[in-house]
Parts: sequence; structure tokens; C-alpha cells
Amino acid sequence: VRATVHGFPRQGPDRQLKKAIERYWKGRLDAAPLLETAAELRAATWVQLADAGLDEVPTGDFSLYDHVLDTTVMVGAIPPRHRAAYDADPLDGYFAMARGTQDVAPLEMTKWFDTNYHYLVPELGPDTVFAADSRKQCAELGEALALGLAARPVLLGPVSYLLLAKPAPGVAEDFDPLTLLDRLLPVYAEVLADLRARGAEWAQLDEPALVQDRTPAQLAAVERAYRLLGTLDDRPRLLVASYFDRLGAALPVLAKAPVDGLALDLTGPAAGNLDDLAAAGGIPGKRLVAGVVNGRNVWINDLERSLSTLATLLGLAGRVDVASSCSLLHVPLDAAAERDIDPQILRWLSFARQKVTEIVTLARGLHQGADSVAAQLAANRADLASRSGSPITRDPAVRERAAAVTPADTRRAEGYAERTAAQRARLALPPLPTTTIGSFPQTTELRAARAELRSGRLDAAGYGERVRQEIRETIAFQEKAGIDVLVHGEPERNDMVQYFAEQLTGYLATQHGWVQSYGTRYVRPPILAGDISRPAPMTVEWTRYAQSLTDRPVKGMLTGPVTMLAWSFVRDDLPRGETARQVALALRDEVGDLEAAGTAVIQVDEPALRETLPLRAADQPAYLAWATEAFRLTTGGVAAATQIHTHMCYAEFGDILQAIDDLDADVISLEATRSHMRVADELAAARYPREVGPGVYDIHSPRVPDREEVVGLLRAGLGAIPPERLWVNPDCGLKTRAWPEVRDALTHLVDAARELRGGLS
Ligand code: THG
Ligand code: ZN
Repeated sequence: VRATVHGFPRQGPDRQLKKAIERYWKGRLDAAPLLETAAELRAATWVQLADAGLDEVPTGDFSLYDHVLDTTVMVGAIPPRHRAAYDADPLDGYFAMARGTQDVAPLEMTKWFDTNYHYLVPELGPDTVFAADSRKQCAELGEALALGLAARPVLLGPVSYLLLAKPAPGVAEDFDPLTLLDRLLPVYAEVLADLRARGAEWAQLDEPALVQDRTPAQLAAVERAYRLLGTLDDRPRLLVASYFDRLGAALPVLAKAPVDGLALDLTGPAAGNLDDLAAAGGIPGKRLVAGVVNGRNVWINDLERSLSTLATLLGLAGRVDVASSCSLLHVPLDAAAERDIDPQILRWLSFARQKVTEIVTLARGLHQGADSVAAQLAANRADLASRSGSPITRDPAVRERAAAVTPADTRRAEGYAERTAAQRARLALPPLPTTTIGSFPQTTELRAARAELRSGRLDAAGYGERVRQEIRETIAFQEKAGIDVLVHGEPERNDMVQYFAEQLTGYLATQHGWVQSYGTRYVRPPILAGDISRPAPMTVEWTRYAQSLTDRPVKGMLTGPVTMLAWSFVRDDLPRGETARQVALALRDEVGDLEAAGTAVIQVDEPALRETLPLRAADQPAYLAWATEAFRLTTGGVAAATQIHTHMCYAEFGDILQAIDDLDADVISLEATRSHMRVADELAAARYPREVGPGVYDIHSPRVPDREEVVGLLRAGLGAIPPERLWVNPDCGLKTRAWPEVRDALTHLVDAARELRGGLS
């Protein structure tokens, strides 16, 4: 019936892959059973996809860690520092590139476009020598063919591979990896020939990097690459795929290339690809793989609407296949596994398995007539109607409140000068005040208590007492260490987004909705299902308790509206800016309750502000406008003497400096240790007017900095930011660190601040 997907979740229904790999790392499982588990998971997935009705399954999308790292192996771009380990043992060498070892650093990891998946960044330079290694691709194709299935290898395309790469360490920063294209293409030609020889009829080359703004020179490289690959004699038929946004200027380039088909994302902002394809004259005689089922959200498809889109496409291509918009890697595996979600809501949800069924239904409807799927269409219509008519998706009180927001609600009443004077009078902090970002080490006892609470072996009162005990210890430690602005340590939270989602009406949590974040690490993003409201305070009791134990100020700790959206599944029936406003209003109430409880310092974290930046520059201003407005709506209602902090987890933010200023937070803490306080210079150069805490303790490493090291970093900070506006804090939260490291590091941090204060007076 001409139906396929670009990829599927890798982990297995019980996250078998994660567990097997982590056991291998611990030396508790040998390589052979690990690889066997991986092969069984692949086979089970393909059989399931074929049984569901797909007539071509993807291969090569599976990975033990990351498909971009797999591509690095395929093209032989192993960094020199990993070469010996890789040659000694390819599996351990592979994991060394992913995770590093005692002696060698791993590849850098960064976000895969605007998803929550992270890939390992290829390191390239003028000396890079590529060499084809098609073994993984050929082996996985062979496995699927052996099951009697039609299979299509999926490869990351050469242009996107280079555009996702960075100059290797020691290579000039302005080195452009794309200059290696002519060296890389023969390697792809060899891999394609190997796949042909192994029995591939088609091969898919993914070029998602083409949905970002591309220069004429980059588009010329695309043209050259696909002219060369397209005119090879010995190759499978080529399908070039793109996803996550419109192709824009790259669409006519690909439409004209001598390849055999295109896969286009036709969902959300990428739906414009349809008009662009028509404007380019379509791809007559070629295969169009129509991504009408969104591979990134959790919502059921509007099948009738998709069928009408597909009908239009029939006139624009020689053959139309129905597919997901992108790999289903980005969604959980199976909505049917959720036992705790109300069946009346569950019918709105579509995870990877349900999406495959939708794709097959659409392909039948397209090629065999809508009558052949009449029952499915009727059920889908009823499911959609139950969603749009539900009081969950539309709460009039929430809508009215959001509509009534005025510009004054999104502004502090007083300017920074007046606020800082009031805050100084209230808090009486020394220059170079010390604080932490919020979380303290999450001990095994605490995790055990949470598990006991879930299983019913510990009641709420017993759990509350465990949490209060942690808070007492954390407060006592901070007082003893001499920290100026304390935190309660967040012992009650695991995933902070999940913690707030569980307490807000309109949000759903899943039991099994794991999605790969990086390597063997997964998250269970909550689902923004309806209009958001806050039935009761969420954090006030813990903060109030912590404050009752000390005379020093205790910071209230909240996750900001932009991050709540970025790390959740968002609605497809409401603009993100509207949802952000609803979340902001709920958080604004929490801020108000914290303030009323006497909290003088409130931190609203936005670690995801930058990572949700739209892929195309033209879309960024609108995003930044609603994002910064949501933050200011959260924080804008407090008195001058209440100090608003925010925190972000990265050091690269040159492109959102204006947005950071627009948050109008009184204090911002940022990661800065590894870049030796460069953020301080950047903020000073941009004349950032308020207080800044560039991190002086790298929490990603077990290393404890000594006092001199912190003094050196603070001196660098003082070169850019005057002492009355410079805070002293770690790079990020401490929950992944161990108590002994944290004790020493924070003591050194306080000592360093005291030493420098002495020099100031
Ligand atoms: N929450 C949510 N999404 C996120 C983050 C978050 N996305 C971006 C970023 N943070 C991802 N970072 C991590 C860090 C650690 C883990 C996952 C993503 C992790 N996961 C555990 C695992 O897979 O073993 C499971 C944790 C759990 O039990 O919940 O360690 O903070 N929503
Ligand atoms: Zn952080």
C-alpha cells in the first residue's frame, strides 16, 4: 500500500537496549549478548512494522548510541585521539567516542535541530581522511532482507553530515567542514554501491540541515552532491529526505536533482512544502514520500485532512507513499501501554505504534479509496470531536484570564535602579554574594524513598518527613559553609518539568512514555493536553519550611514557562505562545504565593530558552517575543524588594543576548567555568545592566576546584562586571554530584569570595 517511516524508537518496550548497554559498560554483560539483544530488538521492530502494514521498513536507523556517530564511523572520520581504542576494539572505541574514557575526551554533544535528541558532533579538519565502512548499514539491511521484508537503508546525507560537523580541536575555528564535500562524496558512492550489492533497491539520504537558512554556496554544494551521487552507475534508487521545517530555497534544488524521489515533511510549519513543491513543478515520474503524520507530536492525525493533502500530491509526483514527517525516534513507543491515562483522553494520543497504523490507514485510503477505510475515518472523526469539544482542552476561565493580560502585567512596576535599591536594603548582602543554582545531591536514600512512595511502602507523611530531613541537612550545610542566599535543595523533585506538570491541571504524565535524549538516557516528557491552571500551591510548603530553619534568605525555585513547554509535548490545537501564557499565569500565581509567604528571592529557571529557538532566522523574533513575554508575565507581579533570579545552562548565547536582557531578571546565573568567564565579557560588551552570576564550578566534572582557581575565575569576572553586580555560584544545579565534592567545592567558592571581598574594601 506504499507506506513507510523514516525510523523507529530504538530502546524496545522495556528499554531493553538501555539496560543491556549500561550493563555492558559496567562489565556485567559481554559484547556478544549485547549485540544479540540489539539484533533481536531490530528484528522485532521490523516484523511489527511489516505486520502493521508498512510495505517498506527502514534499516540503519538503529543505533547503540547515536546515528550521527554511526555516520562518523561509516565515513571513517574517527578522531585521531580515539583511533587506537577504535582499532583495538571497535565497540569500546565507539563508546569511547560517545562517552570518553579516563584519558580521552568524548565528542561534543549537541541538540539535533530543535528536538530533544542530542547527537555527537563530528570533528573534522583539513587533514581528515575519509574511508568507507559500510558494514553496519549492510549488516542491518541483510537482517531485514533475511526476514523476507522490503527494506530501505536510511543514511544521514553527506551535506547535512558536514553541516552538523565542527572544526576538530586544534583546527582553525573558521574551518568550514563543507570544504570536504568532494572528499566525502566518493565514500558515500562506495557505501551506496555496497548497499546495492547487498540487495538494496532504494536508499534514503537524510538532509535535515537543508531546512535551515542556507547560503547560495551551500545550496550549490547540495546541487553538486546530488548531481554526483545521482549520476553514479552503481547505486540503489535514491530518496532524499528532509524534515523539521520547510525546505525553502533548497526544494527546487532537490526537485531538479537527478535522484529518484523526495521525502517531505508536510506537518506544522513544514506544510508549506506542498505549495513550494507545486511551484517547483512537482517531481513528475518520481517517488514522493509524503510525511503527513507528525513524527514529533503525540496527537492523533486528522485523517480526512491528510487524505485531502495526499490527493493533491498525486498530481505532483509519479508515485506517492505515505509516511511520518521524520523518524518516530522522537515520540514514545506505545500509547496503549499507558494504564493511568483516562480512556477518554487516551483516544487523542498517538505514539509511534499508533502513528504507524495511521500511516497504513492513510495509504489504504489514498490508493484503495476512502471507502476502504470508512470505519477508521469515522472513528477518527469521533476522536477528534471528543478532543475539540472537551472541557479539558478549553477551560473558559483560563481562556478569559489569558485574553485579559495587559502589557502592564508583563512588566515590573519599577525600573531596575529602584528595584536594586529596595533589594539591597532588604537583603543586606555583601558584595560578591554567594549562592547555588537550586538542586543539591540526590542521594540513593532519597531515590529509594521516592520508589517506596510510588510502590506504597511509604506513605505521604513518611515521605514528607524524609524530604524535610534532607532540607534540614542542606540548610545546615549551607549556613556552615557561609553561603549568602540559600536554597532548600529540591529533594522533592526528580525531573523538574515532571514535578510541576504533575501538579498543574491540563498536563498529563506518562508511565512508559520514554523518549531518547542521548545515548542510554531517556526522558518522559509530560503532555500539555488541555488548558493549564494551578489548583494549589506547588512549592510553597517546602520553601517555607526551609526558610523557617534559617535567618538567611532562602530562594524559591521554579521552572519557567518556556522550559516547561520545551521539555513537554505541546498541543497542536493551540499556538505555543498561548500555552506559554497559560503556564506563565499558573506560575505567576506560584510566584505570588511564594512572595506572600515571605520569600525575598525567587528564581525562575529557563535553561531551554535558547534551545527552542526556531530553525529559521525569520521565525526567531516572534518566538523570542512570546518567550520573553511569558517569563515577564511569570515574574512581573512582584514588589520591587523581591529579587527575581533566572538561570540558563549554557555558555553560548551570543544570538539571544537581547532576549536575556528582555527577561528583565534582577540576577542571571549562567554556565561559564569552561569558557573561563567569557560570558561575563560578552554581557559587559553588550552593556547588560543587571546582576550576573557566571559559574565558577564546573558541575559536569567530579573535579573539585580549589580556592585559587575560583579566585582566578572571579578576577576574570571582575574584569568585566563590577563587584556590586557580580554573584558567585556554580555553573548549574548540583543534583548529579556527590556530597563530598559539593561540600569541598562550595567551601572553596565561599573562601574565594571572602578573599576578594577583603581586597575590595
Ligand atoms: N527534563 C525533561 N526534558 C529534558 C531535560 C529534563 N530535556 C533536556 C535535558 N533535560 C536532557 N537531559 C537529561 C539528563 C539526564 C537524563 C535524561 C535527560 C537521565 N535520564 C534517566 C535515564 O534514562 O536513566 C531517567 C531519569 C528518570 O527516571 O526520570 O538521566 O530535565 N523533561
Ligand atoms: Zn543549569
